[in-house]
Amino acid sequence: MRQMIIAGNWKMHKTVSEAVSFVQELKQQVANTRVEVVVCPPFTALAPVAEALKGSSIALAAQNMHWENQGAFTGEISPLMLKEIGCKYVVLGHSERRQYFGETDETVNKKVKAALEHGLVPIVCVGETLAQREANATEQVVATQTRGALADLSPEQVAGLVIAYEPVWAIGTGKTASDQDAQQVNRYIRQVIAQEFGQSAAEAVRIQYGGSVKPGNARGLMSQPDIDGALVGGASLKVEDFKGIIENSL
Ligand code: G2H
Repeated sequence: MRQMIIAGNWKMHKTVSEAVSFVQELKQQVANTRVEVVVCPPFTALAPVAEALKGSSIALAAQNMHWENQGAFTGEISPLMLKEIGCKYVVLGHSERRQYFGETDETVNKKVKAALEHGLVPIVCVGETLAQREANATEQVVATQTRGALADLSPEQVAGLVIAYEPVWAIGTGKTASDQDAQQVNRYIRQVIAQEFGQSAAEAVRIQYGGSVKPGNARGLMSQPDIDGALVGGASLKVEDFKGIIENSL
């Protein structure tokens, strides 16, 4: 039985003081949930949020990282640094990173391997653009991204990670994939994992949906058999909305 995982990807939102007061309220509001709740603040807020989350079951994630431990990589953050401050997860290969910062399946794969080496759990993002969907290339795109990101991993490593299917055309646009469309792609990704890494890895790996998830559409999406949670952007920025999604996902 896969535990539902709802992660709030704040993107480039919230100062340190905003982030800390948000999680202080959130941890009280979701204290008894059976859902695994994750917040992904910007780098500057990670350490103060980790401190504010002490004693809570809410987990911490970074939104990106470099694959090297250290070095002359101005502006980058390493897995060692994230591990030290208490991150459990790291979001890798988000479509905004691919689109605006040149990330490729190859660099995502390097990051996935580095995260696993340091005991960080990757949340690996895949998803097609509108043009690719209209060209009926969705399955090919998500299969290539999934195989690329997970190249050289063992079935045990794949079993423990999280994949987020995020159709690019649904991100921040208010357009959500229908429950059936999202389920179909999530099931397809699980089939790809089964082909590459075997049935037990495919049954264990958690596959989220992301793209304009809100309290109002969470129940339908989260009740699909191959959707094991959500990666939430805009609606994770207000405690009430995020809590609503968490509550509606069971
Ligand atoms: C997709 C999602 C969070 P939003 O990027 O990763 O954002 O919910 O705002 O579409």
